[in-house]
Amino acid sequence: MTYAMKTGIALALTATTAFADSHAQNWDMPMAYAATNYHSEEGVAFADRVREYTDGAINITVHPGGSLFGGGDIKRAVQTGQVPIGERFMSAHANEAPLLGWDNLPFIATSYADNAKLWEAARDSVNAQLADLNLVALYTCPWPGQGFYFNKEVGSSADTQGIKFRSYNSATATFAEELGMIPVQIEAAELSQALATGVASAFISSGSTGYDRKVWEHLSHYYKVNAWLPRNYVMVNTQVWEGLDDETRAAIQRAADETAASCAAKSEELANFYFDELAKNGMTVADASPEFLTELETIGAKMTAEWLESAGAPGQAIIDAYNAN
Ligand code: PCA
Repeated sequence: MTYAMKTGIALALTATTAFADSHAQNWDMPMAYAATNYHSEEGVAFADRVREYTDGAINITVHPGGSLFGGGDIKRAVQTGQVPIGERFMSAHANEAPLLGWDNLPFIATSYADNAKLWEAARDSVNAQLADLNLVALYTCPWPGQGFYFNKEVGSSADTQGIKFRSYNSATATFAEELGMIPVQIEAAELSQALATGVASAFISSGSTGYDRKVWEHLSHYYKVNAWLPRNYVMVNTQVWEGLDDETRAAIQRAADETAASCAAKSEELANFYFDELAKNGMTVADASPEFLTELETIGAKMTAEWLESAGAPGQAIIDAYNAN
């Protein structure tokens, strides 16, 4: 029997037996990023809290690094009930639901405090969007600010023409194209291999992913552009969520709220550590040149305008609510 069949049956049982009968439910939780990354470690802390607050009724096993489902397959696995819960990079879903690109708007919210404010402004419409996808978000957690990795010094777009660029969603592919680069979408879990084989030789990300993937083995420069702080989210299948009693849902939500706070704090705490590690391992870690930054800001404004067009009125409402606070 395949894994999907087994979990399908498990979920069917879940639906008919409800939580009150005291049978513990075992939930597999695929996560996309490295086991040692703080997102995954916080996922394990979340699982521990859930176990504690539900008195063992919900027993979550974390599968990090795309080991159970690859990053690109996790949302579908949760939507279709192959697994009850999972974690993924939210804006990777913006191609399907543009609103979910709310956290990829260049130079709009570039501090942790502003990113939290933007999430507050976006939360209700993001949750409504996720409900349409048969998903309930339990918590989100920011990555540190996004900057560019290259294998040479880059002072402007004159230096980026024709470079193969690893993108992680459609917005970063657009960014790359505007800089004359050739985007190819690759999961973080496959990044080292892509750099080693020359499938890509540049990408945008935080210091965190460069550190996890030891990219100093292949690349030489990191420019701390701090373009945006994108988020991962832990999502649960709507039927699974609705199949729980109120008390269990409240216990899980308490665990999720606590994890949201601890994960954001961890991200902020580690941001400079990652830069130090990149530098210690021989990379040049620098600010982008004023010329490059001006180009990036121009592209960024265009990307925000395009996002507002595709996300429509709810997108504009997020920006308006953010600016009003
Ligand atoms: N790391 C993830 C997403 C954002 C980040 O900082 C990645 O590169 O896939």
